[in-house]
This record gives sequence, structure tokens and C-alpha cells, in this order.
Amino acid sequence: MLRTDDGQTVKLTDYRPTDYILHGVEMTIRLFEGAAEIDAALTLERRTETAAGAPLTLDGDELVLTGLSLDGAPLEPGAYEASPERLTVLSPPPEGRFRLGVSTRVVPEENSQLMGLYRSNGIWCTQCEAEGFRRITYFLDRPDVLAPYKVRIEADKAKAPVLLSNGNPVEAGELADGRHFAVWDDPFNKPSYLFAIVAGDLDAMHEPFQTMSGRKVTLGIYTEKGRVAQAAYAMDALKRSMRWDERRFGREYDLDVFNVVAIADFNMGAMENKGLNVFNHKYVLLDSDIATDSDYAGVETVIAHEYFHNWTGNRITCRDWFQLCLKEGLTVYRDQEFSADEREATVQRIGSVRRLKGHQFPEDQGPLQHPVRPDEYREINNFYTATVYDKGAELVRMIATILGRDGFRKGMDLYFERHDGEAATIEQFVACFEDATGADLTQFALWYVQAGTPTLSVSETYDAANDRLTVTLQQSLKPGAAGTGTAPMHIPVRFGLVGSNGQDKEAATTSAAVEGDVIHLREANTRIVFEGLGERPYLSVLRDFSAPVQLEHAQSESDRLALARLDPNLFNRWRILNDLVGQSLTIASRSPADSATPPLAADIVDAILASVADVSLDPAFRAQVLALPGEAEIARMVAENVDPDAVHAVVEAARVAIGRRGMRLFEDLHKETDPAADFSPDAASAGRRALANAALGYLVAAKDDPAPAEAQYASARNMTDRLSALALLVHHFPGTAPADAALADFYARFENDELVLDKWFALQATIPDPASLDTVLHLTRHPKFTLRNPNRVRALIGTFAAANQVAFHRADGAGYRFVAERLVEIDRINPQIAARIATTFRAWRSFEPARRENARKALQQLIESQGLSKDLKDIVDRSLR
Ligand code: B3K
Ligand code: ZN
Repeated sequence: MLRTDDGQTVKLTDYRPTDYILHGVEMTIRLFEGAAEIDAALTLERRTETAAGAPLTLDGDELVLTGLSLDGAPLEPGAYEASPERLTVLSPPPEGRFRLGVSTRVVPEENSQLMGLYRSNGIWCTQCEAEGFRRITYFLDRPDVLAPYKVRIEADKAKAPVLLSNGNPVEAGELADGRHFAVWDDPFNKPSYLFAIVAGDLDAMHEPFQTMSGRKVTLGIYTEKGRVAQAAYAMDALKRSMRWDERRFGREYDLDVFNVVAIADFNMGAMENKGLNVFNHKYVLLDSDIATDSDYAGVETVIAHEYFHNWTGNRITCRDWFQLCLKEGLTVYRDQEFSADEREATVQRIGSVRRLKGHQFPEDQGPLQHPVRPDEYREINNFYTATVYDKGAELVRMIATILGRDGFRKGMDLYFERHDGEAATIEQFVACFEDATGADLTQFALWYVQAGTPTLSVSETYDAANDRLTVTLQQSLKPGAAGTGTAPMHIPVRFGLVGSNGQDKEAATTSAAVEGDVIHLREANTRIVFEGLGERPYLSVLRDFSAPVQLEHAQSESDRLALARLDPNLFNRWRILNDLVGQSLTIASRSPADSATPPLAADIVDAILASVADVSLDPAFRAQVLALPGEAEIARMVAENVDPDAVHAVVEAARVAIGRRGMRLFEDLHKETDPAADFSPDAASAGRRALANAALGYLVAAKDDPAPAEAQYASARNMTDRLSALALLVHHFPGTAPADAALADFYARFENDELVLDKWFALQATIPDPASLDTVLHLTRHPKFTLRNPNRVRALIGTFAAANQVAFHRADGAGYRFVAERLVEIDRINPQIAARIATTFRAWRSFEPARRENARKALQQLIESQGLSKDLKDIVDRSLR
């Protein structure tokens, strides 16, 4: 086995505070073509616990030191040591505050990692989380070092009329040679990862906002020239987010301005820098011609998420990066709650659970497994994971379920009050809920440290003679790659006992584990007896997915089908249908030899169709019922010796079976769309479009006929309808005249819109056919393809590896080799993007032997390549373990 030993492992248990305290930062950043000069002045002081004369060590990354002074006097060469990675001042003043002047010079144009200060389409911008500030200046670059910042930016006025940083604008003026400056003052203590500047020739939209206490704030969104009209929806979402945080959590905005900047080259979705959020332009710019309904939902979510960080992340930050879920899990929970309130709560919950099962479950059950609060890392950027974000959000949701809405709010209020202005830990967060409510969350807190998806097994028996229902619950957790504990945890199981009239029964129980509609499972095994039911009820468990567990409910198919009709908890109606389909397709995928028998029993198909035909249900919900589990999810459930071709064939056969049986219904549903109707992005309209497009998908599959999709493509008046039709043509009829014509038309319409072009690339990367590897290879030579833009790389290579089960996992290994070779190229430009895409190999051990061996070889070859970044090496190394 190969081990990387160059990357140092950082351990939670090694945490200790810095030797020196930082009181304040003043910076001057001078931007020129081809270079930026940074003068930083740090006011520091020895911590009383630190030995007098102890050296002061600052972090750097590829830095060049151009000047160093102490209280205004240049430091002698013998008084310090400097390397690109480190600056050590050998014996700083032992008493009182001192001012360290540090000058550096960087080349933003050459920064292709997009960490630190870089240029995107000529715009100067920064990304500092997690450790990018040390690529700008030498610093105590860790989240527990908080200080106020004052930043002066100077640049050529024609190239950069807009100069932005954190905080409030305090001064601006002209300089010689056509240059100008702006000074920004951020009075709130913040860690360096929240620092940002942006400078460039940008268009702007401004709107006033009055906070709940009457403070006036100016909101600004900045975009590349000519696109600011496309920021209107983001601005609306921002105002709704601000209002919601006031209403729901009593949180008010705190600066005079709040700015958002949309950038084309960005490693992630967006970044919550204090008062100056920098966004991937994908999450700001849209209108109905270029964006789908899910793009609208994405903009709303990301705008809300970054704004909510102002309190959960910025005002209260993390003590160290092990506590990342303290801000990310909590903020995802907050953005999910916002979307649930703004849209349809059940449909939102279904979406979150799909994401959890589609991304977090495979991570938690494979070689990249780690606890929600990791205890060690080699590269922190590899821990911005579904586990930290999405499972982290589930843990917060469980706290809310355990304490109830009021108890949860009390705990949050205490958290804000007690830790405002601090860098906190998970223990401190959990203690707030205990102190505010008197609850004991000691056992619950195991969720933060034990990795893996627990299995929750449920069974019940009904004793008719005594009208008594006995429910048995059992939890178990398998040891996994993380090697963490497996002790029983506190699992809140929301439940209901549904009568034949479709109403929840009030049943008597003496069990102390039951509180209202929640069973608090704390032991490995629990038995609960309910009495006074009047009839045998249907047990509806894990309502709203009240815990992130793998549910194994020994329940008859007829009970499940009854619940799919009757359960007053709509989430569970969806979950039960989705489980029935998932389990059937899993069984069928394991024995493809029986391809004569349809993969889905007729009564399951009928149950699906009955829900879809039920006009009392929300169209968006009915569309969710029609969305089959993804091929990767089925593959995860198949678990071993997976044959992705078989999985694909089974899913397609199920689609055809549903389509044929529901033909008339689908024709009606599809007709209900009115292509002439004016577009509105609201959730109800989006739900109707989702249902109509799902219906179209089944029609096309059942009839094996491109005509209805062709017709919709031709008449489409918004991107949702256009892209749905195009995807059906390209995925079902690749290489045929109708598909090629539509693809060419799409390209001709949108070739100058980078965001739409990404859709064009992604669509072709996901053609479910082994031969689509050639298409993707060909597209890497397309003039519009570039390895330098993260969105483009993700659209083609990332989507291919993550979402094309058939071609990436080709039996001959060509898909693996192709991706591995691209990863080496991407890694030289942008290690973070390479490492992220490499995680798509993580399920390799679950495949049948030939694929497994091909994947292993590709990974082995990858890890043996010269000069890999520690980001990519870390992922590949852990995947191979
Ligand atoms: N906090 C950033 C993510 C930073 C990722 C650094 N590798 C965006 C967010 O979660 O809001
Ligand atoms: Zn976040």
C-alpha cells in the first residue's frame, strides 16, 4: 500500500491557542497589471501564557517577502526567517503591543488555483476560506484569530472603477496617473478566512433595506458588464432572506452595506466574506431564457445560505477547522428551513433527503467516511463534504426535533447571546441547548464523533385480542473507514399510527421513550407497547426523515401500499413509494438474468400512478413521486458486484413500464402545460412545469418516440421546458437527426452565454451509453472547453464522472482512465477542483471484479503520477485504503 507522507496530518487533539494575540489589521493593497503589492500592519501582543521572547510564526503559501518592519523600523536579516510557507520573527517584544509591518508581492494573473488574490475575466477578487489569506500576506491564518480590519485598495480607475472590501466604505479619492483608492473599515472582529476584496469594471444594482430595528442598509449586487438585470431575482431572494432571519431567529444585519459580487471563475458556489459575499455567477445571474426552475431554487438557496452565515459563521465563527459543521451544518439547516417556508415544505424536505441519500450516504459508507466533526485531516479543503454540510444539517434538525420548536429557539438565542464575537466549538453549541432547556444531550453528541450511517430496524406485531401494538426498534452502526465508535446514539424517530380512515390515532403507552409524536430511541433495542387503538393501525415511522439512518422496516407490502394512500404525513407517502421502487429495482439489478419479469410489480406502479393522478396533491409533490431513484443510488443499494449496465437497464425498463401503464394520464398532464403562459419562477408554477416535464419523460420512454420532445423543444418559451425536451432527445435518441438538430440549435442560440454552455456540455456528458465517452473526449477539444474555468470542468468532466454511471464505469476501464488522465491535468491548474472530482471513484470497491480492477489500476496510476497536489493525493490515497 502506498502512503503519502509529505502532507502533515493535523489533529484536533493538538489544538492550542496562538502564542500572540492579534488586535488589529491595516492593509494597503496596490493593484497593477501583472502584480499586486500588499502592505499589512499587524498589531500584536504576547499572550500572558507565552514565554517571553518566544518566536512569532506566521503562515504563508507561495509568498515573496518584500519588506518587514517592527514598530516602524526595518528588521535586521538575523531577526527573522522567511520562506514561501513561513515567516518567523525570532524574538518579538516581550511586553506591550507591537506593530509588525509585512510587505509581499503576488501575481494574481498567475493564480490558477483561485485561492488568495486572483483575476477572473480581468476582475481582481479573492477567496480565502479555508487557507487562502496566507497566499496574500504572512498571517496567523486560522479561524480563532479575530481582529478588526481596515483596508485601502488602490488601482487604475479605468480598469477598476469599483473597489470593494469588507465592512463599511469610509473614504475614497483620486491618485496620480489615473489611479484612485478606497478605504473600507470592518469594525467586527473576524478571522482572515472572511477577508475579501474585489476590484474591477463592474455593473451594479442597489436597493435599500430597513432592518427590524429601523437601521438603513444599502444592498448591492455587482456583475460583469451588461448582465446586472439578471441579478434581480438574487436581490429579491436576498431581501426575503434578511426578513426571514429577523422573523425566525431574531437576527438583524449589522453593517451599513451588504454587497454581493458575481464572478465567472470560482471554486465553489459562493463565499460568505463579511459584508462582501463573492459568488460563482451561476448562483446570481438568471432569467427564464437561460435558467431552469432548479437554477432559480439554487440561487435562492445559496443567496440565503451565504447571508445566514453573517450570524452563523461570521459573528460566531469556528475555533478551528474541525468545527466546520458548527457553521456549515447549522447554516444549511437554516437555508433548508428558509426554503421550506418560502416554498412547499414537504417538497423541500424530499429534495434534501434525496441529496443526503445521493451524496452523503455513499460518502458515509465508503472509503472517504469521516465523522461530522472530523478529528484529523491532511487537507482541510477536502472536508467541505456532504457529511459536514448535509449530515451536519441533519444533526441540527434532530436537536430541533428532540427539543421542539420553542426549546430549539431558546437554545439558538442563548448561542447567539453567549458566543457572539467568538470562535466556538461543537461542545459549546450543544451546551447552549442543554443550558437553555435542561435537556441532556450527552448521548446525542455521539452523532458528531461517530461516523457511518446507523441502521434502524423496526418491526411490529398487533395482538387483536388485547388491542395491543408492540413496536420493536433496533439500532446498529457498523465500523467503517473512519474507525470511530459504534455506541448506540439518541435517535429521534417521528412516527404516527394511521387508522383506516387516514387519521393518526391517539394511543396510550407507558413507555418513557415516547414523547408526543417522537420515539426517543437510546438503547440498542427498545420495545414499545401501544394500547386502546380500536383497530390494527398502520405504523408510519421516521416521518420527515427525522434521523439520517438507513431504515429497515419489516412491513408488509400491503401495509406500505395502504400508507402510500393514507398517511397524513406526505413526506412518508413519498418515502414509502420511493423505497418500494428502490428495493424492487435493487433486487432486479442484482439478478439481471430475469429480465423477462418487469422490475416493478403492477400494484407498485398503480400506487405511483394513483398519487400522480391525485389532484388534491401539490404538482411538485406528484413530480417527486415520478422521479425514480438515481442509478448511483440503486448501485449503492446493490452494494456489491454492481453491474452499472444492469442497473441502467432496470431503471429504463421501470420507466417504460410506468410510462405504458400511465400513458393516458401522462398525455393529459403533459397537455396541461401552457407554453404560451407567462413565466413566473414561483414554486407553484415551477411545480406544474416539473410535473408536465416528468410526464413528457414517461411518454417519450413508453412510446420510444422523439416527436413530443421535438415539439416541446420547438415551442419552448423558457429554459426549463427547453432543456427538459433537449435532454430527452439527446439521452434517448443520441446521434439521431432530431437530437443533433436540437443540440445544434441550442448551441447556436447560446454559444455566447457561458452558463448555458455549461448545460450543453453537461447534457452530452450524461448520455447513458458507453460510447458517450468518445463524445466527451471529443468535447474536451471543443474551442469553448477549457480546463481553467471550474464551472466548465465540472460541467463536462465532473458531470461525466458523477452522473454517467454507464460510461464512466465502462467495463473496459476506459472511462476511469480518461478521468484519471484529466485529473492529472486539472490538478496542475487547480488542485481543489481535481480533488473534488476524484471523489467520484469512491464507490469503486462495490463494482463487479473487472470494473473494480480497472478502477483500482486507474487510481494506482494516478497516485504514482509525479507532482500531485496534496489535495488530490489525499483523496486518492484514502480511496485506495
Ligand atoms: N464557506 C464557503 C465554502 C468554502 C470552501 C473552501 N474550500 C461557502 C459556504 O459554505 O457557504
Ligand atoms: Zn456555508
